Amino acid sequence: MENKKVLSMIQPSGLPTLGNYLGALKNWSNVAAEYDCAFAVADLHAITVRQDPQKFKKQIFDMYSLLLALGLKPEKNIIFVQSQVPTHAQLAWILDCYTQFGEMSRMTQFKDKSKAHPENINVGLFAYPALMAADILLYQADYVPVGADQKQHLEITRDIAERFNGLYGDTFTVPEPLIVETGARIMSLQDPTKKMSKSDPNPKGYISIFDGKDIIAKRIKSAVTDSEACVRFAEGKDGVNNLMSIYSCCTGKTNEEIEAEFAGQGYGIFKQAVADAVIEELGPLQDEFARITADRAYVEDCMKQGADTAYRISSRTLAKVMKKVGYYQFKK
Ligand code: ATP
Ligand code: LTN
Repeated sequence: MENKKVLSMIQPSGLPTLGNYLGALKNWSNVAAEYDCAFAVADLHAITVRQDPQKFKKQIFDMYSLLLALGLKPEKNIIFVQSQVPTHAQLAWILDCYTQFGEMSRMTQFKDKSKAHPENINVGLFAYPALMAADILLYQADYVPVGADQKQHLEITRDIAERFNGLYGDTFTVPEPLIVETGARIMSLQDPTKKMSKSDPNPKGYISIFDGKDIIAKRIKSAVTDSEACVRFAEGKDGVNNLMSIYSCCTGKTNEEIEAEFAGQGYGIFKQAVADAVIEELGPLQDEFARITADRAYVEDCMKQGADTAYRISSRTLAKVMKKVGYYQFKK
């Protein structure tokens, strides 16, 4: 039997955070060991928010290089940049015409992002989930690893696929979410009731994957905690809970083990240990990233090869869809 297929993507919309890493990216290499995978940089999605052209180009290159630095193997997985594979925009347009205005209007990300950028509520932002559906359905993915924030987009993808299959007969695999283990939702260091986000205007709230040792230590030291001075996981202790989650994700220790380790000690010692664990976690990744980005030709080679393979595979699905809709195709 064929292996199950997995696809996931990440937007190159800024510096990836420790939250992106512990909540999503770190898990991708585990998934890659088990399934046939495609991973991509979702740069078409990223222009739903205005990007500075020079910075954007670098962010795309860096995000792609980061995927390689995670240990994802271009000879085993398909690793590509979305805008370099034209089938995505083509299928997205077709799927737009099989998606209702009403169902799209219920997407909470659209509502949140319209509020955050009232000056640029563009049609692309609204149609974003149909492009994401195209990304997934083109590769007939069985599973899509996503964070909880993307679950609604996956549900609409399933609805679109089932609708199309219902009208034209089996065309698309209906994908299932692969939700990342619990405990991986990392919160802002300054307001631990909000998720850590790369678009947080206060840089003290997040740690970027590329931050150096000193910055990491500084950010963790100034993280919000409470006045109890006791390291335990409990309701109302959001700041400490968050630091414990970070420590747990980096070391693999359980909350009970962490509580025992720091029993009778203050937050100073605990924070130092969390900072050391994060530095140890990110250090090798940063070294690998530096090594890979130094060889631009290698990165571009991987990009080209990834785009070719992605185009070849996705073209089969697109041709099938166009035939079913009734587009005029030449006999071979
Ligand atoms: P933005 O801040 O620009 O809205 P983001 O930081 O939320 O972006 P995305 O690019 O939308 O990041 O998300 C990439 C992946 O990282 C998604 O799978 C998402 O679920 C996951 N993710 C994002 N933030 C966190 C977080 N704080 N904790 C755990 N996972 C996260
Ligand atoms: N919307 C996602 C990125 C994304 C994606 C996808 C994820 C674009 N296309 C396909 C999974 C599958 C995000 O912002 N995290």
